[in-house]
Amino acid sequence: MTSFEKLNKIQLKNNTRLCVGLDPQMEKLPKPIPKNIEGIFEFNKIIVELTSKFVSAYKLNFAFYEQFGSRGIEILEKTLEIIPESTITIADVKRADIGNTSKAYARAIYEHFKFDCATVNPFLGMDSLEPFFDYKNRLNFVLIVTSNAGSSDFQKLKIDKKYLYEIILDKLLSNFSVQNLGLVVGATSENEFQKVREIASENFILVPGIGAQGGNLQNILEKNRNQNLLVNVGRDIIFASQDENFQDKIFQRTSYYYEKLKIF
Ligand code: OMP
Repeated sequence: MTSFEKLNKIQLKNNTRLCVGLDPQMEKLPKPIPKNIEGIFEFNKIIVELTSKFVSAYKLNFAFYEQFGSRGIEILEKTLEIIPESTITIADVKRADIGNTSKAYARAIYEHFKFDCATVNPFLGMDSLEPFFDYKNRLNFVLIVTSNAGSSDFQKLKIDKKYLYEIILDKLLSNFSVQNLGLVVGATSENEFQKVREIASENFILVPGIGAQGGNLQNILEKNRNQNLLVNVGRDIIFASQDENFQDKIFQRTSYYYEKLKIF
């Protein structure tokens, strides 16, 4: 089964487009959890146990693990082991390099860690992405319009009559299949989301920027019109509370997004 098919299947099974971002921060761990590396795993385990029936994917941003060196990577690997087999895992690495190096990056993500999907950065060009797309059964989410303010610096520059992100999108769509190509568009760029959605009608779009970054979920859903979508929520769910009752709060926040992101 390809990652695209697996994502469709789990979205229908769990009836949700929700993806939870497993981006733990030691200093923000709730009071009952020790603020150490073991605490991070304990925290991830609680989140997965509380949320797994209400999500279709988990996205693990490597930065939050790599900052602790090899012990952080160990926690990342242990976390992957407790994620249900049927749920999609996304390596948020935003990678790509010259072809030869990209091959090693792709091998790490897809063969060593065995993720279903990865986020990749198109800045180095098509040959830097190809090693990821050579894994025909995996789904690569390419950054198109990011959720940060700096997305205007380059991505929204106009070249002749098109924005740079549109030029990148056209090139990607004409080279890669719907099964292989996912797109990242931040919820903070609603108009761009609408444009991308119109052009790429069948591809999965991964939307970060909801919750802590202030994106408007309702507006994105209206513009999406039931097409393939995965909405990531990180801090607004996992750090819903730092108090003793944090599990209840995480569950409440997950339920809130679950209701909004139901497919039928
Ligand atoms: P929260 O802001 O806590 O919900 O987390 C957002 C997550 O999505 C982080 O892991 C970010 O690195 C990631 N992200 C963005 O916030 N904006 C983007 O444009 C792209 C990503 C991403 O590729 O996932």
